[in-house]
Amino acid sequence: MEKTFLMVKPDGVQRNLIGEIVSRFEKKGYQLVGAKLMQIPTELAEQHYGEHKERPFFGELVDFITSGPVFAMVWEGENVISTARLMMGATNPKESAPGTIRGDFAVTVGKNIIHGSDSPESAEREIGLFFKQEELVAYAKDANNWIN
Ligand code: RTP
Ligand code: MG
Repeated sequence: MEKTFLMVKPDGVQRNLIGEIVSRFEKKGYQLVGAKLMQIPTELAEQHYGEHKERPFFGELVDFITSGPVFAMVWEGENVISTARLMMGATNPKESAPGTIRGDFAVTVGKNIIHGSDSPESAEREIGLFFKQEELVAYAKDANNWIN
């Protein structure tokens, strides 16, 4: 089953949005298979956002994502990578639709509440950066029979 890496960023943790965000993915029908509250070391932040290292905002991005605890998660389900991105909304909250997480809770691009993997390759890479294999839990939920 497809898995993705999602993370409530430091602004989302500070604004007490962990529960709201977890709830949206649970209610959608996805299954949480790993989670932890953690402070990201600088080196991990630089690896995670490595694709942006030449961009002018890279320093700010690393400073922000390491500025306080994040809630790192792995979610599982059909098409979870692309559907989670839809549920998050556009990167810039100026353009994210109401009803999406960023559309409902964020104002500015630098503080946009949530991260989500943007492709199967990113998901595999990011899950591997943040979680050890033994931190992910495989388990059956009867409720899934009513979704898939
Ligand atoms: P993320 O990786 O955090 O899930 O966000 P994303 O895929 O929607 O957007 P991405 O292009 O990967 O950008 C990563 C993060 O960098 C910040 N950003 N700032 N100042 C700017 O113009 C700018 N552009 C991007 C955002 O916080 C974005 O989430
Ligand atoms: Mg991205």
